Amino acid sequence: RGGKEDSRGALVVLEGLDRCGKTTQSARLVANLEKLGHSAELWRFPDRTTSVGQMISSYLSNKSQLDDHTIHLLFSANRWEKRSLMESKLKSGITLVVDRYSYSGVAFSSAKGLDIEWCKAPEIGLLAPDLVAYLDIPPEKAAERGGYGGERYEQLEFQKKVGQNYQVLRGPTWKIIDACLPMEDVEEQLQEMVLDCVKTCQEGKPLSCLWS
Ligand code: 2DT
Repeated sequence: RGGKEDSRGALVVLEGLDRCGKTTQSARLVANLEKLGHSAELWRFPDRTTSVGQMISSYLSNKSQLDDHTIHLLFSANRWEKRSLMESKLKSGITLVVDRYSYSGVAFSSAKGLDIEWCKAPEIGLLAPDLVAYLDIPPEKAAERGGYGGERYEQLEFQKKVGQNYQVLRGPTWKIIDACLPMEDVEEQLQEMVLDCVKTCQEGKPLSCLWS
């Protein structure tokens, strides 16, 4: 138990409101892990490169309209289509740093008024992250950061609801980072917690599934 044969990469998810710095921090984290000799890849959801991802992308840029349930299931399908690749990468020892995951899926769709349990259901059986790093920022502060772009959901009132839903989803694998700190401090805190997690997974922590 815990032998070398069970060694694997860590599944690390970054979550937070729009403009909290997730994308910058995930890229820096992957670069830092690689510098320290770990193999790591940067992933993000939605993955807009697949055909499901293209439907999502068109919806987000307001080029198409979809029923709230339908788009929710597409976001979920977009994760399911990557599940087996995700598992094989982790088992081959690669740490995956994922910019948004099922928590975004539930927090955003339930902010539209969909039932939270309904939103969680299609995520059951996806791989559970070993660590969810939540970059915590008040929605007002996030809105000040260079403003939002033109995509759906990038509005203050909506982001406030999303923030409340994220709170409901918090669990034992979550670590909260104050995203208002200087970028370097966020980077350092994140790296420290991820290195810890990478070590535990190297030692053979078993993979588990949502919603555990
Ligand atoms: P980016 O701006 O990070 O590309 O996200 N979203 C994301 C959902 O509504 N459901 C999901 O499952 C995921 C992963 C969050 C695009 C937007 O899509 C939202 C912001």
